[in-house]
Amino acid sequence: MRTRNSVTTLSQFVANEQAKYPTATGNLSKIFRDIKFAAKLVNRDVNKAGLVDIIGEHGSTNIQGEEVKKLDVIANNEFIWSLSAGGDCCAIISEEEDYVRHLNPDAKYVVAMDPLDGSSNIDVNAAIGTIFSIYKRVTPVGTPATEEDCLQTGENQIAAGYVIYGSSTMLVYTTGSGVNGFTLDMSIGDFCLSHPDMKTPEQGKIYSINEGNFKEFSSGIQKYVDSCKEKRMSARYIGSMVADFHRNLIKGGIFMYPATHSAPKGKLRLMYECNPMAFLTEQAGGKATTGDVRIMEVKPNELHERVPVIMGSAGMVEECLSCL
Ligand code: AHM
Ligand code: MG
Repeated sequence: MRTRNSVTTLSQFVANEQAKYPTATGNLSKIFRDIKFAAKLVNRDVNKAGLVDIIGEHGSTNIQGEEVKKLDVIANNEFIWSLSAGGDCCAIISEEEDYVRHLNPDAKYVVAMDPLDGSSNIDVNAAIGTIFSIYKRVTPVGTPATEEDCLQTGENQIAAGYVIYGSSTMLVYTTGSGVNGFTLDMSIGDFCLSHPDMKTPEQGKIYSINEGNFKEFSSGIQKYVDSCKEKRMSARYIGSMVADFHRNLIKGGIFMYPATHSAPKGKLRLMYECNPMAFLTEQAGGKATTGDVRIMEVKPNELHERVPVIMGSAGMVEECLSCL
């Protein structure tokens, strides 16, 4: 049984972090407050899936031609509503929105997010997640955010994280000084520090890739996947990036969504899937690459740009690169 003294809530943790920077204005902490609130709303709705009519298709497709699920739309609305109401965000890039959504021009932060990633898993009760990434705008406060603010390289991220709606709900984030994980304690309705200073093992035994695409992979990726089998590694692939990533982060492993012959840029999106996960990976001691360059060095050209991704335990990523 935890005592009050042994609990650090997410808000307390963020406030303690803010206190380390005497010039901090508190705006970033307020964004965390808004993300936390939206995550609780999404958590509530995800848990109701099946009881009320929120699973299944929304009946539309997004700009990337993918079926939109009802819960995708609900989660998107909840995050946008919370971040708009908070007033500390000047623009949002969302997987569910074709264009940049402009919010308060007097605010200094841009948020990129995938409000509900892995949504094809909603209908079957597998873990899904929210991914977010936060940038400081580069143009002056008081003007509408521009492309320059929204298409920054991952190296400019000032914070990134995800929420996993799984056997428990967790929020994991970094601001560039390590990775910390907080579990939602439903009895008090708050996220509490449960995984301080997360580090991913240097080597792991798990490889995660959609092997159904094997024939479409480059010979280098095929060679690496074969080597994983020769070493009797465990193949684990949920098809929900947050869930696959979270497991590998804790246990050690490699997650790959490489280029295929028919999708030379892979499937996953740079701004709100690959960059935030790359930032977390590096902060946890791992590596994240496209196969050619560090993910966080890729200069984005468009909001919904895709990049191939190989990330996870440093030793495994190195080994994969040596096969390419
Ligand atoms: P989504 O954003 O439409 O949910 O798609 C992203 C998801 C990732 O969570 C997952 O890693 C990947 O798609 C799985 O794709 P595939 O089914 O092609 O293996
Ligand atoms: Mg997604």
